[in-house]
Amino acid sequence: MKLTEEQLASFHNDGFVLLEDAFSGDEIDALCIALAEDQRVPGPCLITENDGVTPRSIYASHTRHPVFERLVRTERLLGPARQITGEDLYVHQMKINSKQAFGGERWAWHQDYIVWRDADNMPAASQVNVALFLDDVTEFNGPVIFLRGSHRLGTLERGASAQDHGTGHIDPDAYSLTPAELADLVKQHEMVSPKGARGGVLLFSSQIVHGSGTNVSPFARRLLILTYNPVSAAPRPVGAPRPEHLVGRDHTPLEVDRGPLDRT
Ligand code: HL5
Ligand code: SIN
Ligand code: MN
Repeated sequence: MKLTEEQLASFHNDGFVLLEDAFSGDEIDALCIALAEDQRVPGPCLITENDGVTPRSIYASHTRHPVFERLVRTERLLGPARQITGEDLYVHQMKINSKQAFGGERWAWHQDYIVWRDADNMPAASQVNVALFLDDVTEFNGPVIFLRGSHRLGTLERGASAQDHGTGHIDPDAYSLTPAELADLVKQHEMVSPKGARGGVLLFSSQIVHGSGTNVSPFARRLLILTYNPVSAAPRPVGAPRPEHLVGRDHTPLEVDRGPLDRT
């Protein structure tokens, strides 16, 4: 799968591009079975909603399950990300945000790169995020909303509170834009929420402003987000690095895999 000139231009101008039908139903089934297994194991990789039990995010499933290991190397994701960056890539982070039916919570408005810059000393904002729809994404189940073209604004600096991160997962709440900033930004950058069937892929810049609402629908919205980083932009931690499930330490360039994900 190769991005057309038009798709590349969309990524550069809008900060995102949607690729429909990238994975088969059987492949998505295989990923969902592996996810259900992975979520059963409590530990630092599993982040819950405020009730302390409902899964909100799980990190680094590609280090525990072969189907996710194949996913991060698949040409269908790695190919477009390489085309966009023109560089050798490795996995900086992989997470699955399991926004549950009837109550999966919101994700505050934020940019990703500033978090990785502050927490991990990531030197450049050249990451490509690849979001894979594990469920149909509709207007009802809390789609990601982007401010179109906002990645071109660069890093929107936060106040001193932005330094208050711990050593674990950082919820975008800690880096959220203020209502006044948002109200101002939408004058130039329209809100858009790409939607589509399970198996679709949404590529987006680590500099684009994004967020998402609560899921009040009876349908889950499981979204896998894989962040590729150029080998040349690997973090240079000054103190103790954050754990490996949040900040990938294997900077070996990924080699493409051309097979289906659900092979045995
Ligand atoms: N939760 C991520 C981390 O690295 C940061 C957020 O959407 C990505 C901003 O801890
Ligand atoms: C994120 O920005 O990482 C979360 C977006 C979402 O899952 O809606
Ligand atoms: Mn984000």
